[in-house]
Amino acid sequence: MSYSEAKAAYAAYGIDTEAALAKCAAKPISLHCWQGDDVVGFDNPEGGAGNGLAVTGNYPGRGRNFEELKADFLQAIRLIPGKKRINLHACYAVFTEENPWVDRDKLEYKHFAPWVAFAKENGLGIDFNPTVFSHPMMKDGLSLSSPDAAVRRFWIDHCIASRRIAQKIGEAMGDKVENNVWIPDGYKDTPADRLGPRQRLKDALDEIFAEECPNVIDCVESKFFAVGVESYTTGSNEFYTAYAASHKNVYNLMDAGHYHPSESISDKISAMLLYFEYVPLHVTRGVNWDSDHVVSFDDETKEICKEIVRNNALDRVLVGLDFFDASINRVAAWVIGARNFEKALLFALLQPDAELIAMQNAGDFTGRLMLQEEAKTLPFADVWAEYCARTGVPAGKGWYQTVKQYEKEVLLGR
Ligand code: RNT
Ligand code: ZN
Repeated sequence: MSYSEAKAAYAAYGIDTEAALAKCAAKPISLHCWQGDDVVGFDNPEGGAGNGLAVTGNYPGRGRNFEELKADFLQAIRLIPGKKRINLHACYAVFTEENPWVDRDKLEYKHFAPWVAFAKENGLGIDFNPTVFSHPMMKDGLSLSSPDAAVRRFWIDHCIASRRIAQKIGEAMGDKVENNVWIPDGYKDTPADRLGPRQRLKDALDEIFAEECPNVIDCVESKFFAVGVESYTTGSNEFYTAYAASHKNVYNLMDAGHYHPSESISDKISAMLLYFEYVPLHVTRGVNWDSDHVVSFDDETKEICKEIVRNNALDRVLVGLDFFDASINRVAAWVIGARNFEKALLFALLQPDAELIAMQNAGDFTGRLMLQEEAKTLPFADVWAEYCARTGVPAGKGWYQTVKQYEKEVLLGR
């Protein structure tokens, strides 16, 4: 089917494909730099995830430094439609002869100025994260909630430094920058004290957020459990939702892989929208105990996008992707996951929402189910192909040839 035939098929359902294409292209998504190097970063090449973060696989060609990671990222985004931001972690500080290595509590804007130049050259926005894992100052797997005051001090200083960097990035870009605090703190086995760590985390956050940073959107990322911290996570969903509700300009970032396996963040977005200006997300795919598989064009990703679209919240739901898989080509993983999010967003923009809502409010649940199901087989693929064509990326599987070529010429030589 051609695009004009697909356009007519959607029009018969009262859906304007032109409006959908325009909205999809205008919505920025934040692409995580850490997919390209298995969350290792530049500040400790021996490092790597750890502390409640598991990256498995040994596919060749990991980006080992600033130049390689930039090249891989650029290769990926040439194959991803839509507007993009790059999501940085503090461990991706760029150290040079002029700006040699410093520990994380001493990081400054100058260590990220090269990323700002990169973003500007390539028309990208930037988001930021303190890196509170894979570091000798993690003690017993704890950081901001540690009973050791020196440990807390180090990580509070790191989070303050990160926030200042995010502020300066925002000033340099003339933009708002999300600064997302995720900490792995928790316990493997039944705690004797659940309140103490949360009290210490609360006090630490108050210190971290004390300074005015008008260009920063402060986020705290909640989590339920991880391998190694099965029994207790200090920064739980209740803790951070309540923290955000009681602190101006702090938002609970919901990661799709951070809840009970039968819980879904698509159901939480509307509740959060009623109380918060921004609803930051990490879109990812949880599989049993892993929270970070490559995003798929699956029901939950579509449902997340439907909630963003039908609640008219494209400007308020801040979308970041968060997955890492070292068992497949890392550039391809970026492309597959990001294209799948874009597909889900476009799909959501092509639903007969007005009619479905009217049916629900009229109590016509049979009609609602009928229409939800019929809308699934409208000619989506043709509108997707048109979206790719208009945004200058390949529509079908042809992009994979480009990645395989890049693998042969660049990645396998590393
Ligand atoms: C971990 C969190 C967190 C990290 C990144 C690297 O479970 O999802 O967002 O994935 O900070
Ligand atoms: Zn996350």
